Amino acid sequence: MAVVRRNVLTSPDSATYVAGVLDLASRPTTTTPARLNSGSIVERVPEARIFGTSTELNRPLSWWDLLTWWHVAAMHWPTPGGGNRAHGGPVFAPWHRLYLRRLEEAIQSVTGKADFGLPYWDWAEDGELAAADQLTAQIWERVGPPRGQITTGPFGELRVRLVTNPSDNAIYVVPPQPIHRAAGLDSLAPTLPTRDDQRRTIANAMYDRIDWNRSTDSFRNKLEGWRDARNPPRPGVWMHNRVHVFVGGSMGPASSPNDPVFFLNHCNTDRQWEGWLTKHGRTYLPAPTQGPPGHCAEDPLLSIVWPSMRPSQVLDPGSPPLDWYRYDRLPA
Ligand SMILES: [Cu+2]
Repeated sequence: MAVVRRNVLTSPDSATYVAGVLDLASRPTTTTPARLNSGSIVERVPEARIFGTSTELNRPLSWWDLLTWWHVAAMHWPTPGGGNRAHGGPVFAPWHRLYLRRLEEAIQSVTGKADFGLPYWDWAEDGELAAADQLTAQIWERVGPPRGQITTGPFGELRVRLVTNPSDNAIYVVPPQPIHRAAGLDSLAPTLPTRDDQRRTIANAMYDRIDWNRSTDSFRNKLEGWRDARNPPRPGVWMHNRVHVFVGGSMGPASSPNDPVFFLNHCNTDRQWEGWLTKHGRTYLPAPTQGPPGHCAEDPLLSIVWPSMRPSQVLDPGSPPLDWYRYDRLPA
């Protein structure tokens, strides 16, 4: 039975989201960074290697840390054209759909709430507010303060161990530390995307196109946010990317899933894709072998311990055989 994903400001599942995240972050796996370093993914993707002291390398990771490393591994696996196994190409939408669904299932499992649906952050709504008001919007009551170390609010207890070091872009295992944010402080993204950005993005009927990269004029590239949805495109960061940069801090680098806001942002991005699929038809490009490896319709989505799927299999989440979820409201 498909669950319903609702706006985080009003969803009855928002409290379960907090409880689920905190549970996963305090629940140890049997996997250590040292074990991941000697596994097949790091053999194939050396940039996903985790650095740290031998004490830290040999302490088991939490489930929350392991989810973060899944994203790190996908992001550090380059594909031709400048993208990777989860970004910078058509696989962006289906890879994150699988990633979010595996988190949704994990939260259902640890909280015992089989009807839990991930909440989304309708950031285009907040993007209509004046810049100063975006920093006092209701979202911050749900996720904690927009700036500084997050030691208060619903996620004040959250501690993470896998962090990207900005100086060498590598991933390190560290003693447990809180996440941090710097909302609105990056001049690249002083404000959130707007409803107009969202409308223009979803209006683009072409899912993606050759060269399947960060410069194509396509729905996926505008949704991910490498290209402005206006014509001619203005330079800058837009839509999904802009939300990462706007929130800043832990939301910036490859370890960005450390911040629970990551999943609220991506749930909204998935909702926008679902709006597009409803409007333009449940199709995906590129066809097998017609695009970069890892991005084609029948290429397995990179996964670690969770079962993988192919892009062609995740195009209709609300109906059998998936029957995963639907959204209470789709953007037009
Ligand atoms: Cu993202």
